[in-house]
Amino acid sequence: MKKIVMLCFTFLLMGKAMAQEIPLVSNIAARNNMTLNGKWSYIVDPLENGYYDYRLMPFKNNGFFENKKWNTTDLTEYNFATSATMDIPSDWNSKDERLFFYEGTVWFQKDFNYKKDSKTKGILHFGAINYDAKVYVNGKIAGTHVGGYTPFNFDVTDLLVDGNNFVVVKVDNKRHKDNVPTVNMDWWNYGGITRDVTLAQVPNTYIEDYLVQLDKKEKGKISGWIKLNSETANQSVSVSIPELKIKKNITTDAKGMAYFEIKANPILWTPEKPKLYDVTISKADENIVDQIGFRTIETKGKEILLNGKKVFLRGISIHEEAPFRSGRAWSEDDAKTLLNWAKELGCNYVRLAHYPHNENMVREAEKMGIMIWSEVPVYWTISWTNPDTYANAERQLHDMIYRDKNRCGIVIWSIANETPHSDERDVFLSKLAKYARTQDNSRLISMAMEVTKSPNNINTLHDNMNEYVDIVSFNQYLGWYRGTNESCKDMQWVIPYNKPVIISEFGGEALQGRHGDKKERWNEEYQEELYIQNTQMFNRIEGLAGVSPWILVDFRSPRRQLPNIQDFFNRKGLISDQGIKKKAFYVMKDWYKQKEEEYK
Ligand code: GCB
Repeated sequence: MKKIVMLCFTFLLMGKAMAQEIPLVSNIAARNNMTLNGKWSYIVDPLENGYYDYRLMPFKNNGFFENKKWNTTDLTEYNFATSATMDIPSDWNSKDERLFFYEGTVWFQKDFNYKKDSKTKGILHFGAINYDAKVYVNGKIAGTHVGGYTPFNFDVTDLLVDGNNFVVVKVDNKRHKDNVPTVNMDWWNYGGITRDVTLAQVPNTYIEDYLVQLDKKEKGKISGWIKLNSETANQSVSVSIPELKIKKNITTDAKGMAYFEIKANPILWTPEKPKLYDVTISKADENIVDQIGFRTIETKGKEILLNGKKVFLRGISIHEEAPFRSGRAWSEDDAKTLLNWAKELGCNYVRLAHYPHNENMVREAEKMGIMIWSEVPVYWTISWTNPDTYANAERQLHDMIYRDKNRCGIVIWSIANETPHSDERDVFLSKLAKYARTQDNSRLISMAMEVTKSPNNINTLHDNMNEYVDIVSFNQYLGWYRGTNESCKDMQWVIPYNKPVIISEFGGEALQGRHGDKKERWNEEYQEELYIQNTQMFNRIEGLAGVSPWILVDFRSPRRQLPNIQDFFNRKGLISDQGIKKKAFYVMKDWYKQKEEEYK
């Protein structure tokens, strides 16, 4: 009897429409797809009324995810069809003034048309949702995801119907101590569907992922692999790079993997000449085109070598804050504006803080010849001993590397920012660093550390994590949080590790347009002086291989409350939130000009 019940149950499950989270479909933009960007209806739900019943039990049905058609016969107390709409991608804080400080649940709904085809699968892909997402298609759960800055996708083939469909997403951006990031941070917790939404239609057996890069061991070779979504052997796939006259046909093994090695001498990618090649990855029924560059990045003693040549990383830190309008940046235009400012400053490098930025930023930077530091939001004091917090951080690190492994512009993965020293933190971060190395061997690892306070004007860096990183980076705020601008003059630096050094942050606040004595904080002149004194001091730091001042543009932060000056903006930008350059911008620009000359 028991057996029969089990069998019936399994049968029922099989017959039921199911969806699931699947490994990321690489380069989703290059697939056969339709965008689900645009107007979505939304309902603000502070009590999570659409998810829990009055006994606080999750609804099995009757939740907002069902998207019931409202009428006057049945009792339905919500209606997407008559609710307000919001442009997606976006953050709700900057789109609806009632939601400026809101942290909680908002439901989003969109209708779309779909043509079913038994030879294809439907993959619903989100560039990012901050923070906790529950996704439903035609009233059924497609999957859930946590983490605000990385992509995820679901195979929704079985949930889709021919013709009219709808998708509902419950987004919750409440902060929690055990999350990554944790409750405390210095940026705005923008909620919403903040990056592109795409519905791709791919062959049932499709190319899930690929890697194309310079061979690590042998010069004059490009190597890599192509991976199918299923363990299907003997499938023909190919990689071609027409400009290099390369076309290589290969066959998948029993794991659905096909490896290749090709003799080639591509022009190497450099900031001065950011050469990218059109690369096509194909299967009989699929063609995926990507633009890929080739370079090497390594360290030797205290030097960073790009393609074997010593480089100085002339950087700037950037938050994913939209230029001119505030809110989350996401578009190609946002990326171009921010990166053009970085270029104008003389940068060949950007630190994308404090979480993986949208793909437009990475791709545009690469096209413009800007090297990238990409980072996970392991920020300040997170829950070091909670295994779920570790798993969350590792997952975000995995997804960051997975999405961008073919982006030669990224030269550094950063695993943390300003984390307080403790044994538990060392266990957590060393494990994370080792994990990063299992995922990628073609980039450098770093993290933003802190200098240890010390007497007699000697700043010393002591961090047990030094042995796990390739570059020792640290944030220092001489002239702002510690010491005066004057104190830069006789400050000495001891960095007792034979590794390149990056100053991952320094800076101070100034309200653009506020002028006065250089000794008075918040004036542009004070910030200008801070930059003059700091850059002069940097010339005395042994092994300095790069800097990324904090920060390119003023950004919103609830920590920054001073009326008439901060008004919820961190004002350490070299450029105001309205796009106006402050005096310190030009100090940095001049210093970078000198550095460029020195390293020619
Ligand atoms: C830091 C943090 C950064 C803050 C900055 C500041 O050290 O890494 O997230 O925004 O200082 O302005 O205080």
